[in-house]
Amino acid sequence: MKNVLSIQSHVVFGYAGNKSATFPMQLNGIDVWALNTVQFSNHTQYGKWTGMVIPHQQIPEIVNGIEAIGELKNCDAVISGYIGSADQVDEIIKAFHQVKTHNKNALYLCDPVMGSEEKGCVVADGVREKLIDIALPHADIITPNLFELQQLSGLEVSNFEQAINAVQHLLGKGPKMVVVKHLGSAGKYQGKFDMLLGTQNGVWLLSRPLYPFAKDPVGVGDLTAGLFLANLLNGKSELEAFERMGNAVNEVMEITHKLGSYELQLIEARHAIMDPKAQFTAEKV
Ligand code: PXL
Repeated sequence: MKNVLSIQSHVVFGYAGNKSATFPMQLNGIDVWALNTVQFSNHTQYGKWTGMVIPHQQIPEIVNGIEAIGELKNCDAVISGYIGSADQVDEIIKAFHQVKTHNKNALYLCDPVMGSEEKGCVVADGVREKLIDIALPHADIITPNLFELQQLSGLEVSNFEQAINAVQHLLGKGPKMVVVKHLGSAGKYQGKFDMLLGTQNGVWLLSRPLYPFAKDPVGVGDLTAGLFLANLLNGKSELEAFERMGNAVNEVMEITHKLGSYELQLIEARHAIMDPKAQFTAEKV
């Protein structure tokens, strides 16, 4: 059994952060140690929510507790996503290094959640800067969308060629793998949902249908990052993990759209998450 320490948001209603990533990773056979950065009533794209950002001291407190029972050596990866405060970023990096003292092979997947082209930066003050300065150099895998790719690389990305260039730029900053979870307007195929995988071995594009949602569901990136990591931990190659994740997320979106829901329908899509159809394959670019 592989174990992932997942440091993300918790929403009581609906699906984002750990609520979006935990169950799909579990369905893929991964034991998830969910450590919550916030506890909110619902995700923030509703425009209003209740709840709190968890004090940053909770992160070392919880990790020390797991260390004290001798279990930190069994942590195979740390994943971080939506972060509630800039201080939490420092604590996440410290937690990863603490894990590494017990398991030197542990991976860090940083999903650098900041916002999007349409929404701009939606995270708390200072989180964006800390993700760029501290998290990026320590991450083994980073999963930006188009907005985050530009923020992390410091490069303008307004077309497909510039996106590939920015991915290669990030591969020179520490991460061994870059997954662009949504290329948006810099995609190769208009009217499709395009994603990139970048590794030392090259760059691949996976293009899947873009469903015409009235309002795009939140938590898709969290699902994407979680499933990519779960597949890697299950021994899939980088390319296999990318394709299997892309196919699973596509079926989740298809089912969510068919049901007319604004919230991801992870429970309805459970069989597809466990065993996605191999519909789309990646092309080398
Ligand atoms: O999917 C990103 C995300 C995660 N968690 C919370 C959010 C969002 C996006 O808005 O509000 C709480």
